[in-house]
Amino acid sequence: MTKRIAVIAGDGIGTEVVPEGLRALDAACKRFDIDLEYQHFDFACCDYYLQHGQMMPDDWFDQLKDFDALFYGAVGWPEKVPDHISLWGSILQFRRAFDQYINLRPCKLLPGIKSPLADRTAGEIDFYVVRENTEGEYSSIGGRMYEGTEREIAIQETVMSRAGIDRVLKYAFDLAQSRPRKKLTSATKSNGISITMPYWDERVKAMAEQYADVDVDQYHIDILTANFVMHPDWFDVVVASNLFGDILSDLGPACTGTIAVAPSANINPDGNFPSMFEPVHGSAPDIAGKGIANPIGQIWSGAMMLDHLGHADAGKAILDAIEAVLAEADPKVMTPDIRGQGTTETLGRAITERIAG
Ligand code: GGG
Repeated sequence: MTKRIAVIAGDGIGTEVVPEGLRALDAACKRFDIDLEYQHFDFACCDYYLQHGQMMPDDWFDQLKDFDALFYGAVGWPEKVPDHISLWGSILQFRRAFDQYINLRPCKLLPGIKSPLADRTAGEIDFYVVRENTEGEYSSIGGRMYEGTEREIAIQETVMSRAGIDRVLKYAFDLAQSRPRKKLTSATKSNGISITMPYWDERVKAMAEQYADVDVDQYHIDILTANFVMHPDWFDVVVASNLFGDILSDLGPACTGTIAVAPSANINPDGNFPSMFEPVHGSAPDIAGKGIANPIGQIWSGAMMLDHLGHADAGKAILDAIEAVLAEADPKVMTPDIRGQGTTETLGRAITERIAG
């Protein structure tokens, strides 16, 4: 059956890595006899905002809601549009309107990539960050008062609902239970943030009662970030609020050598709206247009999309191809962030050729 994919390249290097993601998807679809149909959209990017005064057309929800998945590149170009406007006008709208309440972000040290941490080899760092994706610190409740005066104040509320916490915890506990180590780590800051974070901790304890076989650790975010750097091998499934999950899912891949390879799946587990697949990295205006962006985060996001659409074998073939090409570490193929002299295209094509077999 044909699966319909909405493709949004977005800003900056998004327009360079998305074509490589699609090239890899095409190769996997050909090999595994999968039928994907792409429709490209030019909105949810800063140039659309400059032309229309908003990031997306008024009917964006109706245009996108019936797709099987969204394949997004990157958003943001602060010289053109303030980041909070571009993000709140695009990805954050999708996550909320399509109830993509899980942001699943694998963090894995891949072969051929040097971790900045001493003595870490491929396979030693291999965990998931499960980020709550629709509420928490990313709330639009608040405002400013006394603007332009010495008394000026800005307030923004954190929202933690029982249903919102429980559904992300359930997903994370289920994931931990399905993995060999069966270990779950929860991140809060409940000594300082004295209402919402202790509430999250309470819900973790309540949920843990239903998962006697899962080993549960609860950390404050400050020492947890230190342990990401000192002991990344400790972790298996790490669950956190929207903001903490965002930070941890940049730090984790940084410990594996480069955040450019990190993928993410914004999942609506109920399946009533499309899920969205995008690399963890942003639009990187500093290298945009040079053709040197590493496309692996985008290509791996495509693998997660195939997995989500029920084609786990094809998703695995893409990840196997990424690992095989990285293990060869041909400097003519690798992009500069992984010590090569290659381009987005040389790396993308090498992975695609490997997928094709
Ligand atoms: N590839 C996704 C992207 O462009 N992300 C930019 C960003 O800043 N995202 C923040 C977030 O995921 O909340």
